[in-house]
Formats: sequence, structure tokens, C-alpha cells
Amino acid sequence: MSRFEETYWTMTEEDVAAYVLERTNLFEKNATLSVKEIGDGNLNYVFLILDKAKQKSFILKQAGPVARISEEFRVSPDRNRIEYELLYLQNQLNPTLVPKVYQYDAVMNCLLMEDLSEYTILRTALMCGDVTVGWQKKIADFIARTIVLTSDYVLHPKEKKAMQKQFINPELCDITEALVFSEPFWNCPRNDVSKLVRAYCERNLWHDVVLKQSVAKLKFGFMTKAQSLIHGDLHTGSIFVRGNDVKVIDHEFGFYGPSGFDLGTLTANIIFAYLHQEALQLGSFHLENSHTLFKIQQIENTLVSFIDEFVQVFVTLWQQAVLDDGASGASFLEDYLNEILSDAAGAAGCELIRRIVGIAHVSDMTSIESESLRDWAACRGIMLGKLLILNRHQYRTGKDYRRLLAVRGN
Ligand code: SR1
Ligand code: MG
Repeated sequence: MSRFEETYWTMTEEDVAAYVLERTNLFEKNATLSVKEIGDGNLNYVFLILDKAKQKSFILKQAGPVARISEEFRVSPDRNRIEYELLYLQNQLNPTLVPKVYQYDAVMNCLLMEDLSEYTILRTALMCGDVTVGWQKKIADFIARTIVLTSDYVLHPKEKKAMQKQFINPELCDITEALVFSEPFWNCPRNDVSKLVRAYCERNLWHDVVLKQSVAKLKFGFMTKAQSLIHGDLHTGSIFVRGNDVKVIDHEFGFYGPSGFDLGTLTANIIFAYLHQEALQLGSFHLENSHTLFKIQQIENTLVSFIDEFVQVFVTLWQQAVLDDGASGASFLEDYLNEILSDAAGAAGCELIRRIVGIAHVSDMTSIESESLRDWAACRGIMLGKLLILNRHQYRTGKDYRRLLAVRGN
């Protein structure tokens, strides 16, 4: 029996070269391959495999037994199955917006997929202000299509429950429940904040009883509302762009959860891109750095059109896909959509706060060079996050988010 068939172990670059030659038909058996581990995420190992002679390349992603960010997180490598099955499904629901997936191995907990090395991570593109116009509409469509087409009133009830069972994902949900909805809201030892931001949290976050109760409600919704299949970690590092082309990656956090969660997570990450540019603007020698001001405006417009496109596509799809007389009616649709938008605003607030206070930070914030501007952006992010959580029922349109970004003062 081959060493790849018996039991699971984590592979090196050399092992991956041997693995793909032995266990797949993607390369000729005598191909000379170069393999490089290129993963920069918090969880998995990502190998780029190149056959230079044939100009062919693929990505192999293997789930390790512990998270890369911290060995405190032991997570089942079965998340690789969830990612594979979600990619397979998304290749049917949104075929142009996800990488192609070729093979899954349940013993080695790895999957093979399309190489996207010629794409840029959206977070990086946004930080450079080098943004392809229109990506936000594609992702708004992706979210709306996914949450409508996997929901209870569109699927057959038995099919929906079978999918809910297929994508039960307790370990990764446990991470989100802890890192997004719990730890940032108390003085948890795992939190990671500067002295100044810690003092801000002591004053404005960790003892705010009303806020804590709101977050508890959002967490309860995350744990109990099995409304739609969601990505579960849809930040700007989970999206690749190349020209007009957009791909959503890293589906391992997927499960049946609240339909507004992905919309909210991505909203927060667009706000991080905005805060990054605001900090650059404040730090620039010229008071009116017109290039940065343009980028700030552009990111704000992107957020507005992201939200408005989502609402429009959601309503259209709902009206087309829902056949039930009651559920397709205006009153049901209005309530259902409002709940999704409130949950999205709440999730956006929690994502903003957790990426600033909790263990898993984002480079939009950490790359701000000046410590005082980093702290300024962090406190502003927490303030915006609180507003989103506490007033979540008020965020229904792009214009509402424009108003949020105009709020000043910490
Ligand atoms: C232990 S994993 C930390 C974070 O990285 C992932 O990308 C998720 O965002 C998770 O919360
Ligand atoms: Mg991820």
C-alpha cells in the first residue's frame, strides 16, 4: 500500500511532488515538478505545483491538525472535505466565481484546485488603491445567489435538511463563536491590543453591558439560525481579483447559518480598506493628498454599491425562485430581508472589533506604519463597530453606510 493511502500526515514540498505524480492524473508520470508552500493564512498549508515544461500548475491545499496562527486551536482536518464539497457545489451555483476543483483525498485531507497565482488578493489590491471596478457587484451577486438558492423556501425541505447535515461544521463554528462573538468583548488573555487601544477597550468596550447583550443575541443567531449555506469567513483575503475576474476561495468555514453573516463580514473588511486609506491620508505630508482622498471616496462608493446591489439582486432572486404564495409576498420578503440586513450590520460590527481586538488581525490595520495612526484607526474601527452592533436595525441601504463612515470622534 502506498504511504499516501494508509493514514493522514502533513506533507512537505517533496512529499507533495511525489503525491501528485502518484495519486492524480494531472501530470505525466515522469514530469519534473517544482513545489512551493505559499500559504499565508491562519489555518492550512497551500502548495503551488508547477510543471514548467508543460506550462501547467495546480494548487494543493492540505489541512493541518492544528491552526498555523496558534497551536491552541486543534481543528479537525475534515474541514478540507467541507471546503471541497462547498467548492463543488459553488461550481454549480456560481461557476465563474470560484476556483475549479479537481480532486479530494479523505485520507490525506487535501484537495487539488485551480492555480490562481496570476490573481491578486483583494485586500492587497484595495490597500494599493488598485481596485477593479465592479468586483463588489459580482460578490454581492455571489452572496445573494448563494443565500437565496440554498434557503428553505427554495430547496425541497428534505434536500435542505440533508445539506444542513452535510455541512455541519462544529469545530470551525466554535472558532468563530469564540474569536468573533466572545473574546474581543472581554479582557481575554488571547486578545492582542496596544497599550492605548487596551485603555480604549477598558473605557468603551469591555464594560458596556448593553453592547454585550447585543453581541450575545448576534452570537445566538449565529449558533441557531440555519437559514442558508454561507461562506463563514468572507473577508477581502478570501477573494482574488484579476481585471474583471473575481474568485472566492477558502470555503472551509462554510455551514448553514444566518444569511446576513457573509454580507456583514465583507462589509467590515471594506471598511478596513477605508480606514487604511484614511490613516494614510492623515499621515501624508500634504494636508490634501488628492490621490488618497480619491481612494477613500472610491472605497466608500464601492461599499455603497455593494450593499445596494445585494438588496436588488436578493429581491429579484427571491421573487423568481420562491414559489410559496405566502413567502413570496411583499410582507414576508420585507421582514426577511430586514432581518438579513440587521444581522449583516451586527456581523460587520463584530468583525470590525474582533480583527482589531482579538487574535486574528488584518494587514489593512497592522501595515499602518505610525503607531499613533494605527491606534487612531483601531479606536475608530471599534467605535464604528459599536455603532453597527447597537443600531443594526438602521442599516438598510448603501446610503446608511455612507452616513456611518461620516461619523467622527472616538
Ligand atoms: C484560528 S483561525 C483564526 C481566524 O483565521 C481564519 O481565517 C478565520 O477568520 C478565523 O477566525
Ligand atoms: Mg480563511
